Amino acid sequence: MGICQFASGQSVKMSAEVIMYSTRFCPYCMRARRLLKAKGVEYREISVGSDRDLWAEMEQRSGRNTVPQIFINNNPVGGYDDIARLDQLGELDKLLGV
Ligand SMILES: N[C@@H](CCC(=O)N[C@@H](CS)C(=O)NCC(=O)O)C(=O)O
Repeated sequence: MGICQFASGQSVKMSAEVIMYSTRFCPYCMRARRLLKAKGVEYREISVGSDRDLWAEMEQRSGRNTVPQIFINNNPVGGYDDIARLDQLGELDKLLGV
C-alpha cells in the first residue's frame, strides 16, 4: 500500500488490507492461508460456513461462487489459483505492499 510519511519525518510501510471469505476445511482456503501467512501479511477471514447471507455477500462482491475469495484493499483478486498466479508473476507482493 506504500509508505506513510509523518510530519515528524518518520515513515512506516503500510501493508494492504486483506480480506478472505473462506470455509474452515476447504483445501483451496488452506492453500491461500498458507500463502498469505508466508507473505507475513495480516488478513481478516470471513467464515462463510453455511451462512447464506455471507455467501450472497461474497458472490455479490466477487462475482464468484467458490471459496476462498480474496480482496486486497477492497478489490476482488479471486481465489487461491489467482493469488498463486499473481505471485508467480511477481505481482502479489506489490498488491500486498510487502
Ligand atoms: N480455483 C479455485 C477453486 C476453489 C474451489 O473449488 N473451492 C471449493 C471449495 S475447496 C468450492 O468453493 N466449491 C463450491 C462449494 O463449496 O459450494 C481457487 O483456486 O480458489
